[in-house]
Amino acid sequence: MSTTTALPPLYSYGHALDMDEDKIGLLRDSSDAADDVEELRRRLADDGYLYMRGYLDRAEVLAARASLTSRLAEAGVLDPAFPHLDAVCKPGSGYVFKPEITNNNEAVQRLLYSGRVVEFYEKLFGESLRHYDFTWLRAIGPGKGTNPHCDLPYMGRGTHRHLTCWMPYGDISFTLGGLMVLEGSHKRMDLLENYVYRDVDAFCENKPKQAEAAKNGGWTFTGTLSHNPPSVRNKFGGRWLTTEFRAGDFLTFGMFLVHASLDNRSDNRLRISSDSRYQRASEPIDERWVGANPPGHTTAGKRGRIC
Ligand SMILES: O=C(O)CCC(=O)C(=O)O
Repeated sequence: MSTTTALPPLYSYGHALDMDEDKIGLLRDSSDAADDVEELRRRLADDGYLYMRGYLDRAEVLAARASLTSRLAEAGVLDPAFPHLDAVCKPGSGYVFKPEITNNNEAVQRLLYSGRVVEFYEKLFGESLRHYDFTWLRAIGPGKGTNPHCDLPYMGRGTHRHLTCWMPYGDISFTLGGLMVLEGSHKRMDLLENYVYRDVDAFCENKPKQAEAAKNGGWTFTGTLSHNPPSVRNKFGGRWLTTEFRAGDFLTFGMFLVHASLDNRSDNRLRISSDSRYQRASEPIDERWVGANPPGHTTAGKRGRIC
């Protein structure tokens, strides 16, 4: 099989990805079908994702970026020698997870939870929308990205038909490292069923080590599918699919699609993105992610049972 020449060497979780054209490729851009909801639904079912290139107002996304980088600067994550908009991080800043900088952040809240994004999901679902109140905000410095996983183990207590929206706040080159999805993995229930229905916040009350971990907000199961993206691909087949994202794009996918991200191989820049979640208003919602102060994976979100 020949190498995909359009793509430079890519890395994820410290592993060089296999660059053969049957093992890696580009996300399909569905912006051509933006006004054809039946086609979007077909593609979501077939591909497991929709990549909407340039669907959003770039200026609005960049304004949201500015609000985030100014908060990252206040939090001491950025190198003050550079304008905050450049998101140049201090050495060793690593993988920064900062959901709190989306709270009371008008530019981000408006972008994610009103306007084009909400209209998109309402059209897709064909009914009114409910979204999680919790927003996962990641600012990933040079180093490893996210390891392969599905989202359901983190948010499966309500409907299983909700969708993740992955939003890049700025242009994300292959070097900066955006999201990648594993082609066709959502259809591999033979490989997923023993993994995907587990709940990261569930524990066995009658197992002292698990009960102790839960009491301290810890996990007995991290939700990770693997730490080795090439070997996951070899097991599932299909290609890892990614792209160079631009501010104004978003990627949406369901709870069963295996995804991960490319490593950040820049010298000193943060890759800034969020994941937010949307569902049909008529369906049950996972209580961990709603309300003024969602409990999330804290002690309050743990669920014990005898097992
Ligand atoms: O941004 C990343 O690296 C991971 C995002 C993710 O796992 C998600 O959107 O569910």
